[in-house]
Amino acid sequence: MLNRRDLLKLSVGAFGLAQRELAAQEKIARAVRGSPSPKIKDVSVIATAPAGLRLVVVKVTTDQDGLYGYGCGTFTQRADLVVPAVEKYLKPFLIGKPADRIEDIWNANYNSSYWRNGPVLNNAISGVDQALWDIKGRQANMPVYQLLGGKVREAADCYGHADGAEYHQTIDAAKMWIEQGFRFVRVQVGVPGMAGYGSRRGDATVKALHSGPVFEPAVYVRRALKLFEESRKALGDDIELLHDVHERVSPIQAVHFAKDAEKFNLFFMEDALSPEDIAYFRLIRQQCATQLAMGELFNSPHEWRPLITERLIDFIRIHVSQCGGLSPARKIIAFAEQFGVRSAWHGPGDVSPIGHAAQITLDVTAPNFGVQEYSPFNERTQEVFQGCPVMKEGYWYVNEAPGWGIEVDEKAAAKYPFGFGETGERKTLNGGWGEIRRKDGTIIKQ
Ligand code: GCO
Ligand code: MG
Repeated sequence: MLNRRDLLKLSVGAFGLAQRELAAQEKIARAVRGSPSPKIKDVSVIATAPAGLRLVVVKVTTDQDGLYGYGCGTFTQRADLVVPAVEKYLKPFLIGKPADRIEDIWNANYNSSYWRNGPVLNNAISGVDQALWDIKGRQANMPVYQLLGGKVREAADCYGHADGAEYHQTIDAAKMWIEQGFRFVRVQVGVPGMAGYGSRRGDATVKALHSGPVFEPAVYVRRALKLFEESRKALGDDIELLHDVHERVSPIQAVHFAKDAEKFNLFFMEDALSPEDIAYFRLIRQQCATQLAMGELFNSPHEWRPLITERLIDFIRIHVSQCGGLSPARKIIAFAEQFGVRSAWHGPGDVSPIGHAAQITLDVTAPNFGVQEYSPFNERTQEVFQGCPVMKEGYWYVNEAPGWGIEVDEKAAAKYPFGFGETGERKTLNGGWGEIRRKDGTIIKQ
């Protein structure tokens, strides 16, 4: 028979066991649940231009000490409009919300303006979205790529920009990238006296019915085809060549151009058409197999869905913050995988290092990766953004630290405010673009 002492010992033992059990369960619950759900305490904007391009970074601060995150919302031509979209509209809407409900917050932000899918609002939403992923990575003490299922490749294979006023200058620039170990190079050449895209105009002048910058598509197309010929001769067939038409030709010219460029086996021809003319991709597809990339100007699913489902492009090239951030971008690339379309996220200088970290994260986690556009970070940019992704021999590596692994030095950021490094028209237009016209004065898409 158990005497009272034994019973007491048993119950104390049982109580002890219960205590330990409870503590163990609480530990598991906490591990499963992660730390308590952080609430959004503040949403602020870091507006900086260390490389002379206006960058918008959103900082979301939580009610847990030291737990905050950064996100990119850079629309450089209208950066000053993204700032109040965040401060005046998203901040009051988000304060107090649970920061770990990323998908829910994305949809709440997206629907909160009723009218949606525009470049300004999508960038504002993206800044918050990427910041919430940063917070979740910091909370989980792991890089964001681990939250997306881990790496399917070690790093992102990138392309560098080679350009010049003349063919030999572009080819020399291409050789520089190849010497650094790059396997992909984008080649652009100037059109004498004209405002070509991604290249220098040289010192020739052209007669026009106006005194502003001039561009004539037919001249450009001939120069570009010659560039491809000269580049293949000088660089060989192994190097992957890319070219950005930047929607500078008429739709039917794009059909001709893609056909005539087929023999040069470009890795891709980008933005041969503007978003308004994407129906012409069907004609290009019927005429040739030049690989096509499109997307940096896209804001809405209505733009990219038909091109992907009808396999009218080979590479989707969205500007991640322009579609609303990491949350929509990872869905786009998963969707594209079903149709054999690969990624080539838009990665020029008007994406902040946070935005670059987000797209490299997509590059190393999505099976259907194509190539990544590379933009080097200058010293000032690295002063402001500590922990930038690292480039080695043409491969861009994500940071292995939690979240995006980047800390923003806000004091340094303030040293390079909007307007820093801007001159002439760019300064007058607050980072916006001026106009380019045909000889007869017709405005062109830039
Ligand atoms: C690219 C783009 C850029 C854009 C720029 C707009 O392919 O990198 O076309 O050069 O023109 O990002 O601000
Ligand atoms: Mg482009």
